[in-house]
Amino acid sequence: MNAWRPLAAAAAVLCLSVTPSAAAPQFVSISVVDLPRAQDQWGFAPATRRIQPGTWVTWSNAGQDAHTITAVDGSFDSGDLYPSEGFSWFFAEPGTFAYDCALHPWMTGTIVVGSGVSPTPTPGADSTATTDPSDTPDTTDQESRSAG
Ligand SMILES: [Cu+2]
Repeated sequence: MNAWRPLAAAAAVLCLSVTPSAAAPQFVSISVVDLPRAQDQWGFAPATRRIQPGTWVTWSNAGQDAHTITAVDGSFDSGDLYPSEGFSWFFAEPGTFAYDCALHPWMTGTIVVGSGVSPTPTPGADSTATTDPSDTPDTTDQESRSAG
């Protein structure tokens, strides 16, 4: 009947291993894809990327044609980005930033900068919260003996 206890211990370790977001910048990458897709399927992967404020986003042209990373509001513009070239932009403030490729306007993407990503557990996401309150640290003896 104690079989669930190791699982609870493992879950506790997993919870502790979640690192709180620090002030250090984050880095994410997005690929620009074209061939061998049909031209109307060219685009950005992922097309929508949700990030935290204080994140560097790097677009890499993984295709075989030139593209641009051009903000719809004009806040950033990579200029022509040739195959294997990259472009990075730092997103400091929350907001939604739509962009496209000036050469192929059907290539569109969105960066969603939100503060919603935090160590705060999402309600319902942690199914181990129903831990028996009678749980006591009575495994110390077992652990010390298992070293043999
Ligand atoms: Cu393009």
